[in-house]
Amino acid sequence: WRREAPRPRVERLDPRNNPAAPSPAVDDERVYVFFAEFGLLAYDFDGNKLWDAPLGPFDNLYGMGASPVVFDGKVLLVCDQRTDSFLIAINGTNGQVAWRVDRPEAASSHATPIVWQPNNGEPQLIVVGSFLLSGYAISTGQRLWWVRGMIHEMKSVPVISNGIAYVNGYGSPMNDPGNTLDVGPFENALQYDSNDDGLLSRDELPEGRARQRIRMSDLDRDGKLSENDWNYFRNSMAMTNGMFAIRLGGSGDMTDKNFLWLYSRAVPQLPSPLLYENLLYMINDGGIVTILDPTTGAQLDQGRLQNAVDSYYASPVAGDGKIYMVSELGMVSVVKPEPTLRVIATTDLDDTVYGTPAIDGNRIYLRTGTTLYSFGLPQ
Ligand SMILES: [Ca+2]
Ligand SMILES: [Ca+2]
Repeated sequence: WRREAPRPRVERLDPRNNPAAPSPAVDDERVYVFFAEFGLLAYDFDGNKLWDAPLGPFDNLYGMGASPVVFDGKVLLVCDQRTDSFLIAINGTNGQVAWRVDRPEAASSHATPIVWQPNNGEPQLIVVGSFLLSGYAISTGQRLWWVRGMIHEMKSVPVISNGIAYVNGYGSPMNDPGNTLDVGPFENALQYDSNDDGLLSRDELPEGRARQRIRMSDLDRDGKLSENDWNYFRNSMAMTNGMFAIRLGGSGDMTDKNFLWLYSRAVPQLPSPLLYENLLYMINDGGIVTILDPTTGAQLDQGRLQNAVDSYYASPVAGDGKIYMVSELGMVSVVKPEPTLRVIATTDLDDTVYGTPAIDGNRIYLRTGTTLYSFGLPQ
């Protein structure tokens, strides 16, 4: 079946994004889909619409990207945007809001959250966004603890294993080690406020990062940097690109206790990491594969995929003792899960791929720009 969703408005999108970028979520009874230009919709498995929950409009520099997650009867959706970011839980049976919490620190992030079940205690939603990784109680929406140090735009889904989250964040080359800096407080920057209106316009700012990045930093889009805009800019210049390993849990600000390690070379902007057979893999947008020791963050190997040198948007997946990496132009590399990068097969799908493959049972599903493929052994 096929159903058309309402599209009451058209929102700004980066050309690499599209209005149907968020993936659907399913439970035993329903499928939930989020379209930023409408909101959430729920269907039964016969395609009958059960409810809808209009949300937005949204304002995100690149458009919305986070997918809904369903757990324990609630549809959980991170709606981070330039201003008024929030996290919402909607009752899967009837579409009513169970709870909604503001995320004032978050701007322009796109990361789908992940559920974490601690050994002791209630399930939490682990949300990565601007500057913070946070744990929320799924039952109430209360933010229980957080760790500082994330960059300003988080896009990747964390991977969780043994109470540790591995998550990569990449802002721009200005966030590479050695390039970060403290641009100082707003009160110092006000020396450039030549018309004394308490705001910094593009023309007032000297040549440099503040002027170059005003389109990103001007969160409320009035063409000038307020103190709030400046603080976002200041924080975004101070943070370091990296793969972060963070212990989960605790209460309040856990930055000092929970931050385990940071690895900062060839970090992906978009593809999420993969933890498989006790090795941590990442592939960056430029096609550089890095294999890390998840315990220490030590680099075990780094290199490009022979026969598939390309850009990468899809995240790596693994099953049956193999890792699958799919490039933007549809080159599929099958990699052995070993500390040294070794490709055992390459296939060309001859079409664009931006979506992460899905594995279910003995099948792997791959979606290209035109075609949905299912691969597996004959039954
Ligand atoms: Ca001014
Ligand atoms: Ca502004």
